[in-house]
Formats: sequence, C-alpha cells, structure tokens
Amino acid sequence: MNEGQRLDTLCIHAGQEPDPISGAVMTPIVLASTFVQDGPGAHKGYDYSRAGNPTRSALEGCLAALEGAKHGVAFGSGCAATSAILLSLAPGDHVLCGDDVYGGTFRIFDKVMKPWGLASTSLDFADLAKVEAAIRPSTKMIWLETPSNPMLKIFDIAAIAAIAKKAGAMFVVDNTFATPMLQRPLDLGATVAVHSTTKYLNGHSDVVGGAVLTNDDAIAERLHFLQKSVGGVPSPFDCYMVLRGLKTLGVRMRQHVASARTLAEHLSRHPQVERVFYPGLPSHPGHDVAARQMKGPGGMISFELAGGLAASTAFLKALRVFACAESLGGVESLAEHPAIMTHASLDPEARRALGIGDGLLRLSVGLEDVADLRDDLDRGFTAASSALKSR
Ligand code: P1T
Repeated sequence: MNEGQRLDTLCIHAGQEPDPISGAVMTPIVLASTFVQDGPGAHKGYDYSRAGNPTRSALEGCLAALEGAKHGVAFGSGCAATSAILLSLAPGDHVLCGDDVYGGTFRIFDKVMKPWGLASTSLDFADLAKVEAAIRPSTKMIWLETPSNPMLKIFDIAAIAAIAKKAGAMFVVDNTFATPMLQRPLDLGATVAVHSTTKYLNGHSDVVGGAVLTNDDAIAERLHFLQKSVGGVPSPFDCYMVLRGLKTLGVRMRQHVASARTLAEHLSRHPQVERVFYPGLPSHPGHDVAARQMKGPGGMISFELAGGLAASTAFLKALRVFACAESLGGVESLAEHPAIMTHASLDPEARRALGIGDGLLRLSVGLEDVADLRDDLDRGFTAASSALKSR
C-alpha cells in the first residue's frame, strides 16, 4: 500500500485508509468492545476488542511501516510490551541485557521475570568480546537500548546482531530514545524493535503505550497471542492519540535534535558541568557508531553537575521552562534526577557502577525556543552555585 514511501509520508498515511463508510480522512476511534457476527465465527475480521480493534490495527500498521516491519503489536504501555516479549521465552532461558536500561525494564527482569525462572546477565555491550563470552547455551535473547537510558550509551546494532545470529538468539532493541526517524534497528539486523509509545511517538505526554515491531512471522504470532491472552492492550482512544502524534514525528524529531545539539554544546562549555553524555558530541565514546547507525543523535542529554545532591536539587527546583518530571519525548522540556526518580529501582551499587550518581541530571529537550531553554539551564546553574555557597 505505502511501498516506496519515505518516513515523513508514512508517519501521516501508513496503516490509515479513509474510512470506507463515511470517507472520514482521520481514523475513526472504534470504541466497541465487541463486533456483530452474521453467524457463529462469521465476522468481518474483528470479534472482541482485546483480540483486535480497527483503531489499534491502524496504529500497528503505521508503526510497523515506520520501523520497516511486517508486523506491529501494540500494548497498553512500554512495560507491557517488554513483559510480553519476555513472556515469549520459557523459564530456564537466559537473556543478555544491556547494563543501562530504563529502571522499570530492569525491574521487570529482576522482580518479575527472575522469580518466574528467566535468568539474565547485565553487561556493557561496548565490549563485543565480553558479549560473546557471556553467551550461554541457554541464551535465547539479547536485549538492549541504544541510546540507553539514562547514560546515553551507544551500541553497535549490526555487530551485536551478528553475535545474536550466531548464537541463535532473538535480538531486541528498545528504540524508544531514537525513534524510527533516527534509527531503524530491523534494517541493521535486530529481530525485534520495541517502543514506549508514551515518549516521542505520541509526543505530547498524554498517553501511556507500547509497541513491538518485527519481520519474524512466528514471533509476531506469539506476541499477538500474548497480547490477546495476557491482555495488556491499549485503548482505542489512546491508539488514535498516538496516530495523531505520529503525524508530526519527523518535524518534531528534527527540532528535538537541533535544540539538543545546541544545549549539549552549551553544557559542555559550562564550568559547573563535569561531564556531558550526548552522542552528538565528538567526545562521546559512541559518537562514531552513532554517526554510522543513526540519522541524528536524538533529543536526550544527561550531564554530571558539580556539587552533588545539594547542587542538583537546587538546579531542578530553579527551572521554570523545563518541568522536573519523569518521562521524555514530549513537546515540553523535562528534567529529572535519575538516581531518585527513573532509576530508583536499581540498587545503589549498580547505579554507582553505571555512573548514575547524585549529580547526574537527564534532560528531555522539548520544542520551546532553544534560547529560553538555555536561559533556563543558566537559571539552574546560578541556583546550584548559590546552594553550594550557602552551605
Ligand atoms: O512507561 P512505559 O510506557 O511503560 O515505558 C517503559 C519504558 C521502556 N523503554 C524505555 C527506553 C523507557 O524510557 C521507558 C519509560 N521511561 C521513563 C518513564 C523515563 O522517564 O525514562
């Protein structure tokens, strides 16, 4: 249907035909929980909304097209999508997982799947020899985020895909931070791309959702089965909202990247900043891999503020344009403290090993005027230095 079309066109049209009854250009929100059958089993493709829903199908089609996938399976949150993928494994299986992932993803591995019998090893995928050495006969999956949350680590998707293929393991890339506008993991050899659609894909901080995209027919069938059986489905209204948000994904991402580049450079020159983690800076260890596998380094920045907790608390409290809040990827800018907020579920030792300390702050750079965002950061720096002087 949309073959050969480019991403900006797919964002607006993929999966979405004008409504055959009314001609409505926008996808109808089909709220029905059930669908009439001419006789038992004789229906028009939908029988019950947990199993399938036309608004959800449109979203799944659009997301699949954007990731270059044959299949899309939508969920009620990114965590529901993650859980469904892991449930497609069996107790006794082993997963190699990136050491730097969203705290809630780590919590699923550690507090939900481990008691169920799924073993996992966390490691830094930058050292490919270590990745190969960590593979066990029971390793059925490699899971990573790139760029990762919150340290913005970059991993070489094509190189890790080759290791996964050799091991016969499914390779899952959480593509939430990059979005398909900037990076398409399946093109680079990943088996599955997973998203929290809560973030850039919806883009307006008013939906919680998730999705899994793959070209593998058997995995897609299993995920559709788990979607229907475990039941972590998104509402038709939320599917519509994500479809609506997706229409502007391309323009939004270009501006997120442009503003994040400006702010990352500003931060890297600031005397109160000890280190900036942004893949667009030449000093970032993953800069070259990012330049190769991404179309832009993204809209997320983390940085280490001098002065520890007193400074970072004062910094966050002083901001007026950035909101101090969890999440990311919306039109509005957000700032947060990973150790206390998004990554509190990691034990302090693991946090320290990753560099998630008291001075680490994470920014989701929104679409406000970048000069206002820069002024806001400077407001934070002034407050941080006053807090340190008054101690
Ligand atoms: O929040 P939810 O839609 O369930 O998505 C979970 C999730 C999965 N993957 C990544 C990379 C994520 O960042 C998230 C959620 N992250 C945040 C809420 C956050 O502030 O980092």
